Amino acid sequence: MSKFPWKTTIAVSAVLAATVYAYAQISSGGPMGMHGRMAQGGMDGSMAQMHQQMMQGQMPQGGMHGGMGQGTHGGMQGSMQGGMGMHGGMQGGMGMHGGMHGQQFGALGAPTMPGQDAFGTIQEVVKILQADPATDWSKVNIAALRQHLIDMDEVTLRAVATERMLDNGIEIAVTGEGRTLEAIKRMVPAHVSELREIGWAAKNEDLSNGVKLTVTASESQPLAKLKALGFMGIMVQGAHHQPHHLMMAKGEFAMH
Ligand SMILES: [Cu+2]
Repeated sequence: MSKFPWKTTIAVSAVLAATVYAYAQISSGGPMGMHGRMAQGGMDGSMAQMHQQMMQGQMPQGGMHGGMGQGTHGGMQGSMQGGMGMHGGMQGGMGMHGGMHGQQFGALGAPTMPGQDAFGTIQEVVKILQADPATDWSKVNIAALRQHLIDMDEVTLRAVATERMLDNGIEIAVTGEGRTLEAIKRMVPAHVSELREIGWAAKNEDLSNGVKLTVTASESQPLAKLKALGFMGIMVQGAHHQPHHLMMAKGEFAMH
């Protein structure tokens, strides 16, 4: 517990440093000038040092993730709306985690954002399939993946989640109509199975206009956490979507 305030301090300093730096650079050189400076290593002392430490893996994971991955990102985005140069800078910041540092500035001038998340997901999967000589094109089903991504969109953005706290858990009525209802009926029960597999006490019950999801509190999933997570926080548990998306596209996975 004693470590926590220290990490928070790092994260906050990173945001402040980034914000102050961003403003300073914008006012002096504009977004493009900023990139030039960042690329040439013109970061101010604290940023450069942080960068150095990150590259050498010396910073504590939790603290630096909070600082660079989220804190700084948020701070920079906030203060650098629309700054082309900054985008390059942030790509670098995120690339550091993945060890792709060498690509960060080389990619500048060639946009990487697909413009739409489902589009980007399908694009990535198609790329993987095309790169694999073992891909069985007679089974590939991109349309199925697209339908699932529409389900994800409906459940994430349009389903209505009415949460009710129980003495020992949380009960969530997930409801909607039309395409949203179809998505709820497919995704929520499938997710309950996934939750059970990772040890959660979850169950689902059919409603006429949706699905009732109930999660019982446990030692690892205490009541306060379930309350804080709510519907979406519970829906994102586990990392099954990414591999499942590829399987769906390969025609190897029953739709969930
Ligand atoms: Cu998915």
